[in-house]
Amino acid sequence: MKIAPQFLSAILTALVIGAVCAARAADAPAATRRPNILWITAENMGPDLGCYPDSPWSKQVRTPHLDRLAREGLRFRLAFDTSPVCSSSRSAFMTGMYQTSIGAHNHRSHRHDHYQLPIGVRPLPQRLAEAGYFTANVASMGGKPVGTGKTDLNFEVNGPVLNTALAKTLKPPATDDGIEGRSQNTQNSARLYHSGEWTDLKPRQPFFAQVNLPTVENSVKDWVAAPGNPWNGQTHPAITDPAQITVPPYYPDHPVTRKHWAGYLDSVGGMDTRVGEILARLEADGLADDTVVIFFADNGRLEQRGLDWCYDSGDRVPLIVRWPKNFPAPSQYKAGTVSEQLVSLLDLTATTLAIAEVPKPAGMQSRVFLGAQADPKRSVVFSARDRTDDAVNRIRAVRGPRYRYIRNFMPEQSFLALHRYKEARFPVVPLLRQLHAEGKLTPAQAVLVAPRLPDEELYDLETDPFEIHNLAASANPEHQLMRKEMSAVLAHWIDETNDEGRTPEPADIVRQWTESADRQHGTPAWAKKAAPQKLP
Ligand SMILES: [Ca+2]
Repeated sequence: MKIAPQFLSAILTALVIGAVCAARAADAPAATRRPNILWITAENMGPDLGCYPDSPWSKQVRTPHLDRLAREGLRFRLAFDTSPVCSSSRSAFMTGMYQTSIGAHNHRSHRHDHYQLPIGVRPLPQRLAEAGYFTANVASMGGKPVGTGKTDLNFEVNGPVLNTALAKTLKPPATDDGIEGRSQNTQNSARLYHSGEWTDLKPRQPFFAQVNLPTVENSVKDWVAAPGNPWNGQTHPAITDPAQITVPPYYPDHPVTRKHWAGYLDSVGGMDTRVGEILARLEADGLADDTVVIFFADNGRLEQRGLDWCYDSGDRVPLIVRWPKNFPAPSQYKAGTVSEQLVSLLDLTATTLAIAEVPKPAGMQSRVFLGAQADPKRSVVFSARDRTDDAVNRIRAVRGPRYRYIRNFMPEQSFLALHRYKEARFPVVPLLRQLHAEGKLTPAQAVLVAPRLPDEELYDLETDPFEIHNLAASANPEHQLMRKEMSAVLAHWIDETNDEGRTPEPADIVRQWTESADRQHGTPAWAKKAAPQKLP
């Protein structure tokens, strides 16, 4: 790993400060009482909740529990991930460092090579554990499955085992279970969390608990049908009428699209039911008045142009914070209001540390957005996409309050370049190919089947919320000024944060992911025809 000298100095300072803080926590427990912190993390969804009126689907989805949480809490309208895919996004908000700065930018990389974080960079639960917090990745609530227990981090967690029972289930450290390294999730969990059981929380306050919800994920429907599955019987009802939903203009208005989208909205509704159960239990256990609740999604919407793509559809997420009655609220917090502040999920890390009264380590890129230690507000947020499964790409984006600028570093990797998971799981993909062949796509839809991505994209979210009018070549001087400024800001960010995506991943690793995707999802006929000799 190459690290710029000034960056190395910052992370070494962070290491020293981290060690000092750890020593202090061990020697002298905090004099003041500190709140519990509960992260409820949804999967793969945009801010498509009843309480987000600017979502085109806010009236087509049923989310009474999160709508209530928003009424009782502070809702952030402009919250964004740092990557539109699970593991890269999670690697960032679990460390407070951009995934591109710590070598965690390629999706599900480093599952079997014992890759370690740069010196001084450490996962959030470890820092909280050292500060005296009980940490949990809640998978069950009195025996009932409630969370996935997912960590999905693109690095190996180093440090003492916190959950010895879980550690006993581990394979020997030398076991290599291939690029997908499924045992690493368990191994990391044992070093990050004391427990996975909700009922352990009450006697072990203050706690930092995460509940990683299984929805929204289209594979959930397959899971629940599987015999012996812990989620069996916890399906969400199909209540959305496909005829009544809004179809994004970049997709064909077709029964296939409508059915898939209705399924997504049903998943959001099912997720909301589960959130309701968690919040009711928090209340029933007498913990609600002592617990800061933070609800968010790990990355944007589960749709072909959402997940993996640096548009609002892939990057914009819901974020709601509810402050507990027994602790004085931060000055930025007013219950039942909406914040227009630009927030990156990256900022959850330092903000959570601040809530726990742990100072932000020097060099951490995360910014505190609540409390007396709040950092300056962001004027823009950044997101990055690199290899996802077998689909190699490199996209970088910067989003301000109004405009989004995108730079496609591999424009030849077109929107419908082979990505086996998407081909198999997103029925709109084969539909786009079919309707394109039949000459039935509108101009906005035809963009998705173009053989090449634009080098640059610029969208005005105020006038174009679906981001279908690329203004990068607009004759309007204001647009050109915006393009130049945002392009420069992005170039500076790439340099300043030492974007490791500038170095391609080894071809051998990509080949292994290609083979793995072929085994899991198969290769579509068109791709086999295009490259009959070898897997593309
Ligand atoms: Ca996800």
